[in-house]
Amino acid sequence: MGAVVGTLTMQTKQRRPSRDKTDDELEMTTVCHRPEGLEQLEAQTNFTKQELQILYRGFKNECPSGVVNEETFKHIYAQFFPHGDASMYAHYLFNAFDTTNNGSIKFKDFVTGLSILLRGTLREKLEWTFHLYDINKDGYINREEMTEIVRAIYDMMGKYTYPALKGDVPQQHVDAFFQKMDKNKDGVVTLEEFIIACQEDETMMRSMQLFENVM
Ligand SMILES: [Ca+2]
Ligand SMILES: [Ca+2]
Repeated sequence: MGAVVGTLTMQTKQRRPSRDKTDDELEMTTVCHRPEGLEQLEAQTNFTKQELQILYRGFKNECPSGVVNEETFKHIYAQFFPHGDASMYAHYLFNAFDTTNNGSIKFKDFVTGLSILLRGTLREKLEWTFHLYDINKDGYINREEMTEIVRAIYDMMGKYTYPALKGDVPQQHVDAFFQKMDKNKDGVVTLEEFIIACQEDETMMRSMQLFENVM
């Protein structure tokens, strides 16, 4: 997601370097969903007011309506992974950001997620990631959900990153992850099992593409 922030920031700088006030005012009146007060967001996230303003301008450039839908999200993600197919991963990621589950991400949802991913505690990051993996949101990660996410990551990274990929490699990864994570061998991974396993094994976190690499 650092990449997304980078792009947002870059585009803020590149586009419309000298917008006049009238333009801004006009734009504000056409916004469907205004952001929460920046002071409130500053209190709720780990960003400063100035950072939030930069992020908001970038967000508005990319999504003038003030909300991101899944299609836009996939489009943005595809630009970062030109050698693979990022659409499935972007789909799951979108659902994790879309905390109200209504098919759109408001600025508040976006910066709240970003704040956790970039500046949250390790536990907060792991909780967020658990939520991403828990596709049906029942509080457990089952083997099918883990298979789906790992496959989506492989698809996204594409042949450029894994030139020797064989079709059954994701399942081997999934089985290895799952055995390590499902401590009590009951067939599902709970949040606590997930957090313990990730903290035990940094390699696992890296190979699952958590955080910096994919986000
Ligand atoms: Ca689940
Ligand atoms: Ca278990």
